Amino acid sequence: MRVTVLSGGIGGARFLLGLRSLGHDVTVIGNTGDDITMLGVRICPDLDTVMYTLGDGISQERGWGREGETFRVREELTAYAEAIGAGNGADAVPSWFGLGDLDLATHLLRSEWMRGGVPLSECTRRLCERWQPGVTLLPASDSPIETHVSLVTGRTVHFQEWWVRMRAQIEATGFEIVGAEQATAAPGVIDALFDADVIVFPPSNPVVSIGVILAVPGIADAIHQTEAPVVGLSPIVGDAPVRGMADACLSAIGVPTTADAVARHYGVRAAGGLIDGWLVDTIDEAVVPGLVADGFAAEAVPLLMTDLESTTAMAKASLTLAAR
Ligand code: FO1
Repeated sequence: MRVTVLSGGIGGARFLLGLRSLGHDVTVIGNTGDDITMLGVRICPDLDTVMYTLGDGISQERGWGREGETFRVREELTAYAEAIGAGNGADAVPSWFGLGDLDLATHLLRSEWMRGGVPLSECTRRLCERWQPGVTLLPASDSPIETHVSLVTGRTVHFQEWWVRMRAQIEATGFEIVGAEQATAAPGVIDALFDADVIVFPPSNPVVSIGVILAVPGIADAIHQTEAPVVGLSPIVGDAPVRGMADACLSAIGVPTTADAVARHYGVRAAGGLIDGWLVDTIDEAVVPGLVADGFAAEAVPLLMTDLESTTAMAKASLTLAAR
């Protein structure tokens, strides 16, 4: 079967390991709103996390960046920043961001190609030649998109600064997806939505990962119109995010941090929403009848992505739900 998955970083990548093991033809539409330019290189965290995870190069400890990573360049940059002192050039060094030495090769090569006019989708295809992820990885758009976060302090910062430097501890009042209106879906993205046998929303962040992909003109419409069933897996288990800080994002847009609130946020397709089916963890099975009453196909299955066996079972459950 042809399965198209909208994915963010770590959570989506883990789910994809399970889905890939089922042997279907998988196309991943990757979030690019986390992307940031630093020190002249374009960093694409969610695309790289999917590529490294499925290419078996990911740091198991961190879930992002490379296994066996060193940070010698970062340490050198920090030494310069400390010697120079803040204000006159030192703030060019984002010492709060873990720029790894091995990871830098990916950013240098991608940035060199992009400077020569190579679109992000082609850069991603080339990089995947090495990592062989076993899926087709497409950026949601070749146009630059960045998620910026409005804070209660009145400041607006790049998502990476909020997520990494602030650990999302400063309350966000909203998200602006800079560049989304002007963006067009990358080559192959719309086709991957119309040609799919099943479309899956994995347990990625509904706001800053899946929400950003949906903000690219044409993608939400294609999901509304496609004949493929659309099923999602809750990123919230027992009123808390499985990982990451989805709760900080959901509260910023006024969505409760519950398994069924996220489903309703996406909306049931029969009523103009985006999904037909929704999987919640067994701990949240009490919300299933309410979702069914609202027109969702819904089931409670284990959703903790502890290992390949559990993510494979989740992938199977999502395809079974889609078949219903
Ligand atoms: N996440 C962190 O929590 N700390 C970091 O220093 C960090 C560096 C980093 C470098 C490259 C990359 O591709 C991802 C990186 N991430 C880091 C993860 C990233 O910030 C987020 O996980 C994603 O953007 C959210 O899905």
